[in-house]
Amino acid sequence: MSTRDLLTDEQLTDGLRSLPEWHLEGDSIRRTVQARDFPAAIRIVVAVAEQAEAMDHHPDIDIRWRNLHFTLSTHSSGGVTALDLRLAALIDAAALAEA
Ligand code: HBI
Repeated sequence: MSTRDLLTDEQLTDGLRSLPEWHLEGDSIRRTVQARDFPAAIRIVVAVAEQAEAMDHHPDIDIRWRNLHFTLSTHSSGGVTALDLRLAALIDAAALAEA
């Protein structure tokens, strides 16, 4: 199984159990992070950017003041893969580090 293989519905449901902040929307998973302030939000974005670049897998990020809206999907696969679940966990950790 490649990390770029689309997850089955069961694999996705199982994976989201450990990612309670995330929800499925169409062919993506999404969550919002509310940071303490705008600088903290940007620090989270920077931390995520470093990790995303390291794994060559990148989120869509909508930055609105201290609210960060993350959308993850594997564009080359047309849906959610294990890479997205892995990046989601990294985003959760980056958010917690600024909590
Ligand atoms: N990020 N979310 C996401 N999906 C991709 O398919 C993807 C990516 N980052 C880089 C990437 N693919 C590389 O394969 C580039 O070669 C396109």
